[in-house]
Amino acid sequence: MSDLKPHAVPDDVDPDRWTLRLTGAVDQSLRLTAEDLVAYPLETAADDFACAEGWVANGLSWRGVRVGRLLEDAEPTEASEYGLVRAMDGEYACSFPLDRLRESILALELDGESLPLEHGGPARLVPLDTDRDCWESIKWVSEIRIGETPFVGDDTAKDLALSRIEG
Ligand SMILES: Nc1nc2c(c(=O)[nH]1)N[C@H]1C(S)=C(S)[C@@H](COP(=O)(O)O)O[C@H]1N2
Ligand SMILES: [Mo]
Repeated sequence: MSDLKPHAVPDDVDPDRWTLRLTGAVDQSLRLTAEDLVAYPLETAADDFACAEGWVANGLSWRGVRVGRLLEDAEPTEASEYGLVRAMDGEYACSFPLDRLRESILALELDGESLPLEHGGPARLVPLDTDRDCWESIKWVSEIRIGETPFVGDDTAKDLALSRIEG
């Protein structure tokens, strides 16, 4: 399997009640099941994943749906510029410029197998640009909320991730 670090799965992560919601400033709010997601065109992306704590997982292969493809169906409003990606582990969430989010992959598989729960299954956001940070690779994604203005107070991921390193 991969060199991703095995982290404990928080108690509030429950794959049995998992769905993905696309909400907020969209014309079509969506609630998708894992079955709905695999019906979308899937792409494979090679990746070396580096965490700010100092470890690297080389040679990963993610497979999933381009977020932009999901947004084609959700139809963000003309003025939308941001997306807040929320997860099943409580307040963990990260805000993205919408264009960056569109280019990210919502991974359903890792190295040819269903994405294991401990690495973020059923679905993990994988930004692929060179500026990404480890805390932006959101495990257990449960909601993508689109907004016309920045999600200031909700953008917790960086602080939560960095507090773990310092603490
Ligand atoms: N929902 C959620 N996603 C998350 C985190 C988290 O705590 N919650 N931690 C992030 C950080 S800092 C890292 S390095 C990776 C770790 O991925 P891994 O557990 O698969 O090694 O997940 C990222 N995604
Ligand atoms: Mo990290």
